[in-house]
This record gives sequence, structure tokens and C-alpha cells, in this order.
Amino acid sequence: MVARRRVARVSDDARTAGPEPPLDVRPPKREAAGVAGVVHAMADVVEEPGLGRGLKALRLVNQHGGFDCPGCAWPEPDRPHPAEFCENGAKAVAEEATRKRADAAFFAAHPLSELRTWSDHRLGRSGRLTEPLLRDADADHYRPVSWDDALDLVAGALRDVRAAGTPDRAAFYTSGRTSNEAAFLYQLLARKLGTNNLPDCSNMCHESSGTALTETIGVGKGSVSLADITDHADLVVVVGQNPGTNHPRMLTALEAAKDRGARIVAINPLPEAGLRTFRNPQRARGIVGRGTRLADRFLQVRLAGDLALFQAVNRLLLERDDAARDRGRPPVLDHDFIAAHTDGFEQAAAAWRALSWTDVHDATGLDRSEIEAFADDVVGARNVVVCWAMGLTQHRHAVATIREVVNFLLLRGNIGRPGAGACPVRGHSNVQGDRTMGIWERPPATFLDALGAEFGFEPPRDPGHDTVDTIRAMRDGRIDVFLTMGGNFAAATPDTDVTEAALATVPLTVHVSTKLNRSHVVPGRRSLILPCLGRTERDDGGRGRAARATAPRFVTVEDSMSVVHSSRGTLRPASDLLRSEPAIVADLARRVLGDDDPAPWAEFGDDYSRIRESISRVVPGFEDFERRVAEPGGFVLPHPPRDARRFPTATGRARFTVNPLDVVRVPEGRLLLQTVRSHDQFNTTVYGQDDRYRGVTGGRRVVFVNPHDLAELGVTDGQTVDLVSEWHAGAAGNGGSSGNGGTAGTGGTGDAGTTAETHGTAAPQERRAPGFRVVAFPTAKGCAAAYYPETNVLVPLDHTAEGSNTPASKSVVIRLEP
Ligand SMILES: Nc1nc2c(c(=O)[nH]1)N[C@H]1C(S)=C(S)[C@@H](COP(=O)(O)OP(=O)(O)OC[C@H]3O[C@@H](n4cnc5c(=O)[nH]c(N)nc54)[C@H](O)[C@@H]3O)O[C@H]1N2
Ligand SMILES: Nc1nc2c(c(=O)[nH]1)N[C@H]1C(S)=C(S)[C@@H](COP(=O)(O)OP(=O)(O)OC[C@H]3O[C@@H](n4cnc5c(=O)[nH]c(N)nc54)[C@H](O)[C@@H]3O)O[C@H]1N2
Ligand SMILES: [Mo]
Repeated sequence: MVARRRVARVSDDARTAGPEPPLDVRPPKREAAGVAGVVHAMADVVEEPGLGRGLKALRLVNQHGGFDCPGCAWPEPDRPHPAEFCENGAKAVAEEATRKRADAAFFAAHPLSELRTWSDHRLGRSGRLTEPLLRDADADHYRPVSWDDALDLVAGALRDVRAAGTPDRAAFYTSGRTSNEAAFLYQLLARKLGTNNLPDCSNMCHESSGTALTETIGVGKGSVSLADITDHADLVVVVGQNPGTNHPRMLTALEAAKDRGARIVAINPLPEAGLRTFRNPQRARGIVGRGTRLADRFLQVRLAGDLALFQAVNRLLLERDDAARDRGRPPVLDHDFIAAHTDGFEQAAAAWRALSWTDVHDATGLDRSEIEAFADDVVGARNVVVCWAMGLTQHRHAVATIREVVNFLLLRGNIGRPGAGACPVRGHSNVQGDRTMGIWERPPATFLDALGAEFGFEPPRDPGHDTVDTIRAMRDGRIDVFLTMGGNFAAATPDTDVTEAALATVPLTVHVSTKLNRSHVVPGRRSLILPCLGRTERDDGGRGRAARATAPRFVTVEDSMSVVHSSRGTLRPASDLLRSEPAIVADLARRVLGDDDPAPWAEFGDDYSRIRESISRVVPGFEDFERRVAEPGGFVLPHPPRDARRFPTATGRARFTVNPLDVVRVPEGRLLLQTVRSHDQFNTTVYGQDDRYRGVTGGRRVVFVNPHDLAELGVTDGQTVDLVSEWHAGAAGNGGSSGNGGTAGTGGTGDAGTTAETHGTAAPQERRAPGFRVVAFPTAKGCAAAYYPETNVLVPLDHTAEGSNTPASKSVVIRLEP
């Protein structure tokens, strides 16, 4: 439908200087992967680490005894394929294994004032960081500094906030690539200092899932294993997720399910390539054949329409059950399960019976017949799995939506038996493990009790700041020291201008990182960069050649399906001065807490089995950790709903919830914008300027809009526009610092309501992202899409999900301004 056009290129990033190839748009792809994907990835590997180093690394990705792919959190099969990685995993490896270096000479040549004008892509391509760097107060350059001086500086600042009795003036951010061992030490340091300020990327990611699942089934993690999908499910619903780009190995699992005869339903405003057809590069058929048609049904829902959609399906299941009973047919609902294991069914049923089909249509953009057909799929399937990602979690009503998905599963007993369950597909490779290790601003009391008992101290009990609250605290001058363990806080968080200004007020920021990124160039007044080993690299504890004969140290991670396994890098480190994350945290903690602290920090930094020993006593499910993680493939953590239909909720039962339908209505002439990933990025790391599946090459400042909307708005395909977001302060009325909704239980009163995303008479606050190229695209009507992180400038800090405080970056009201 979209003809191929070439236009004068809008600079890929307003901050980039210099000419680049023109932006080009072609029709979107209908299928994912195949040979093109592998060729594309190998091109990256050859350019960055070089072929030898690259192949050495790729041979060990996701293998027993090798390292965990630094990409996504999709699990590995029990017997990994010899090439158990995907195109995008290969890019993640190449990014880390690159031969380029951002060394002292680089920082001498490039002042911060210059680096700030570089695009995220260009910053990342500077190469690996090689030695500790310090930016003195308000200086324009980073300069090399010794590890001792760097760590003493941080330790002094942390001791100061503790001595002043204000440990909450420190905050400890974590990104989800951090290993279990490093995460455990990091949260221990924060809590020994006296604060629960442990914001993490999860706050922007699956927090809504964790909140909704904890309330309803008692465990905030997914309840399925890989085999449930590949071997047992009859129906897999993939909603709010783009696996072709973000979890490519999931397509192999979906293909296996299809081969067995399972059905797949995709629910998405965008017709994503991977959801349609998949050519598996690991199978001959995928390379030469026509590929597997994956989705049997595609429901093109409007953004934020899933709450209404699942309510409507639940209503239909209820009605069909009534009809079956009247006709003496077998029931449609699993009444035995409902009676034995759940509560709240009657209230939920009453709310579904009161649902208005007009509201459902307005919210979803779908006809009743499409939803009836989906209900047919559900009734025809004994075992159903629902998989989801950011398309459900990053909306105002995200928690309510996921609670409604749980209702959907509970109605037919689709939890706690093979082939059925909830599958929130996690993002970062160890984001789930970090949470298990206590990277959480609101840890359960049982965790703190065990931590305190193991280390003989009284951990702080007040909730800490999550990510959004940390930004608010910085903005209000309440943070003195900000540490980040990986990640790219400035670029990943919402409201870029507000966040960058907030960061600039912090007296000291400290970044443990592998590569240069935007956060390093918009730091606090004083700033340190502490360079660390990556997943792919050999960790021989700084002993260098002397240790070559012994096996390098390993760390552990937990995937999206609660499997814990080891990860051991093999490549030569990018520099001899790099230290491992656990070693950095242990050395810092020793300097902060002093040598008489009872925790054995020196041993922790040297011998990770000592850390695992403590973990085995503090974290349930990790008993006998060292031995069990040595098994090939590791071990699976317990999950009572999955394992035994035991629901550790407030009532000891799985909970049906009533989730008031709040139809998101967008004012005339406005669109609802979602901010998504292209095929050529990992979060804020931009690998390249292309989005092959969506047909875009040579640029990222594009906005995808439905052609009918363009006609109504009087905007044409190819035109350059500013994206202007409109926000009424207070319109969201969301939790703010009250954060997680806690024990809302059956949640709310059941009144259906309506929210105009912007309303009231006062003029809205405006935020602007200039210079986007309009692309006519078959997205759902009224909905637009553009890439993150460029569009974070448009997402208001206070626009967050109720109950999880996750930025609602998939529903931002915008107008297009020529
Ligand atoms: N290569 C690569 N892999 C990655 C990442 C990466 O950046 N690159 N990031 C990792 C991380 S941290 C994460 S969290 C995951 C993210 O994985 P995804 O969640 O797949 O990532 P997004 O690009 O945010 O895509 C959101 C999808 O949900 C759809 N969507 C948006 N809003 C709605 C809605 O209201 N309803 C429905 N039904 N669908 C909606 C969008 O059209 C899109 O298909 O991927 C991980 N893996
Ligand atoms: N608008 C919008 N905003 C979003 C999202 C969205 O969909 N839309 N998605 C949100 C989501 S789901 C997430 S998870 C967050 C991501 O937020 P973050 O996790 O903070 O961001 P990343 O881009 O994954 O972090 C990349 C950086 O991590 C560092 N790094 C890489 N590997 C390592 C390592 O092994 N060790 C250390 N110490 N550092 C390392 C490198 O310096 C790299 O630049 O963004 C969120 N922001
Ligand atoms: Mo994420």
C-alpha cells in the first residue's frame, strides 16, 4: 500500500551532525527472519568485533557452560540448538565485543559539550570504556582516575549521607542485565546504608505485570515453562508484543506449537511481521521454503483497548456458559476450578454482564463478530497461554488490563496445568533475577527479615523511590548521590528535558557501564564512570595471565520462565583495567562500611560462590544453589500457582477482580501515540538506522499513522511534522509516589467511566519533538507509533500507570504540527 519513496532526509536525530544516507520507506514486511536476518546480523559481527572474535563469542551464546545472551530474557530450550541465538542477539553480542575503544584519548579529544550533540547511535559506536573516569565539578571533560580514588570518592559521598542521618538522599538504579550476584550485593549495600531507594528498569517495564499478578495469583512472575508453549498449549495469545524483533527465539517456540496444531491469536494495533509469517533460519524449510504462517487470527485493537477486549471476551464466555447450561451441554467455564481455587467470581460476572458493547467498540475499534470469533478459538482450546509485553504494561490502565487477562485465564482454569498460564515476556536478560535478588523499592517483609538475619542488621522498612519517584526527588533537590548499575537512565526514562535537568542538579552521579551513553554526558555536577566487564568477557578476578589455567568465574541469571542458570564469558576483556560488577560493588561496600562490617566483602568480591551461599540462605528457592546451578541448564524456581495451584494471595485463593472500564477517548484532531522499538536497537542502544520489518531505512525520526487519519488531519505521507504532546496536569490522577496499588484486591467499584486523556478547560502543557517524517502505515485507526528513546521527550513524568507507576509511554496524546 505504501509506495517506495525517497525523500530528503530528516536528520536521524536532531543532535546528529553531518550528512547521512537518505531516509527510505518501503512497504512493511509480512514475515520475519530467514536468511536476510542472519546475513544482516553477521554484517554487524564482522564490522564490530571482527569475524574470529565474533564467531568465538556466538558459538557460546546460550550454550551450557557458555554465557547468557546479553539480549532478551526468552529462555533456552533444554537442548540448545548449536546456534541458539537470533539476529538481534548477534547484534547485542557484537555491540559488546566490539574492538573500538572510548579511552582516555577519546575523552581528552571530546568535551561533554560536544558529546551532548551526538546521537545515541554515535555515542554507542564510540566503543568500549577502558578505565575509570571522573568529571570534576562542572568541568567539560572526563579525565582518567585510579580505581582507588574513584571508589574512595563514592564511598565518601555515601558515608556523608549516612552520617547526616539521610541515607534516602542516595539512590541505586539497576538495569536488567546485572547478574544475580552483583544485584544481591548491590541491594545489600543500599540497605546497609539505610535506604530502599532501589529503582530499576523494571519500574518502566513489567512492573504492571508484577503488580497485577501478585494481587491476583500471589506470585508476580509468569506461570508457564517453554514446554507449555511448544508441547502442550492449544491456543497461544500474543498480545501487546512484537516478538519478531524483541524476542526472535520465541518465534521458534511458536512455530513448534503450530507444527503440533496449536492456534495463535495476535492482538496488536500494528501488523508486526513476526506475528504473521516466520522463516526459521535454523531449519532448511525456513531458508528456502515459504515459512510458517504464525498467527491464525489477528485482532487489530486500538491502543489501550485490551481491557475492554478481554472484558468482552470474558462476557461472551459467561454467556456461552449460560447457554450451554440451558441446553444441557458441557459447561464452558471450569466451575470446579472456580469453586475450589478462586474468589470474587460473582462480582466480576455481574460487572461483565453490565458491559456496554458501544464502549467495547469505542475502546477496541473491533466489531463484535471479531471478538466472537476470538471467543470461538478460546472455547475450542483446552489449554490457553497468554503472552504479553510492553503493549499491555505501559498504559494508564495497565494493571487493570493484566488483572483482566488473569480473569480470562481463571474462567477456564487455564492456570496451574500443562499448556496453560500467564506468560509476561520479560525484557532484559536478567531483569527478573534482579527482582528476585531484592532489587525492589518495596521488598516483602519476609525478604528483609531473612536479609537482616543473614547479615545481622536491621534493614530499612520504609518504601524507597521507584524510577519516576527518583526523578521527582532529584528535581526537588532530594538526592545527593545517584548510582547506576548499567542502563541508560537519562535516555530510558520519560520526560527527557525534565529528567536531564533533574540529573544535572545531583552533586554526584556514578555509572557502572560497559559503553558510553547519553546518561554519561548529561550527568550530575560531579560524575564518575566505572567501566566493567560484559557478559561475553572472561572474568579471572584481575589475576590476568596468571589465572588463565583456571576456569574463569561465572555468574548466574534467571530467565523469563524462572530458570536459573550460569553464565561464563570467554572473550579477552576490552581492557585490563575493567572490573566485574560484583567486584566493584564489594570493593565499594568495604570502603563505605569499613573493614569491621560483618559481611565478608573482600571474599564476596573474590569468590562468587560465597555470595551464592548467602543467597541460598536468604532467597527462597535457592537452597543448595551452588550444586544445582552446576547442572546443565540450571534449575527452576518454585512457583506455587504453576506447581500446585496454590495461590499465596491475601485470601489464599486466586482472585477474580472487577476492573472498571475507562474508555480512553482522544480529542478531535489528535492521535494516541505509542513509543516502540525498531528492529535495529536494544532499548537506548541504537545499532543502526533501519527498521527492516516496517520498511524504513536510513532514519529513525518517523511517525507511523493510519492513512485515513492522515486524510482527516490533512497531512500527507512524506511530510515533515513536529510531534506535540498535550497534557493536562492532574488529568491522570494516578498514584504518584504511592506507587504500587498494593492490596486493591477485587479492585474498584465497578462503575464504567470515561476518561478523555486530555480534558478540562485550562491550556494543556505542551512537549515537542521536532522534525518527524510522516509514514502512512496500516496501524489501527486513531493510533500512531514512533521510536523510543527519541520520543521520550513527549512523555509527561506524571503520566503513569495506576498501581504500578510505570510511565504510560504507549498512550501519549499528540497532534501533528506541519
Ligand atoms: N532486539 C531487541 N530485543 C529486545 C529489546 C530491544 O530493544 N531490542 N528490548 C527488550 C526489553 S527491555 C523489553 S521490555 C522487550 C520489549 O518487547 P516488546 O514489548 O515487544 O517491545 P515494544 O517495541 O515496546 O513493542 C510493543 C508491542 O506492543 C504493541 N502495542 C502497543 N500498545 C498496545 C496496546 O495497547 N495493545 C496491544 N494489544 N498491543 C500494543 C506494539 O504495536 C508492539 O508490537 O524486548 C526486549 N528485547
Ligand atoms: N518511551 C519509552 N520509554 C521506555 C520504554 C518504551 O517502550 N518506551 N521501555 C522501557 C523499558 S521496557 C526498559 S527495560 C527501559 C530500559 O532502560 P535501561 O535498562 O536503563 O536502558 P538500556 O538501554 O537497556 O541500557 C543500555 C546501557 O547499559 C550499559 N550496559 C550494557 N551492558 C552492560 C553490562 O553488562 N553491565 C553494565 N554495568 N552496563 C551495561 C551500556 O552502557 C548501555 O548503554 O527503558 C524504558 N523506557
Ligand atoms: Mo524492558
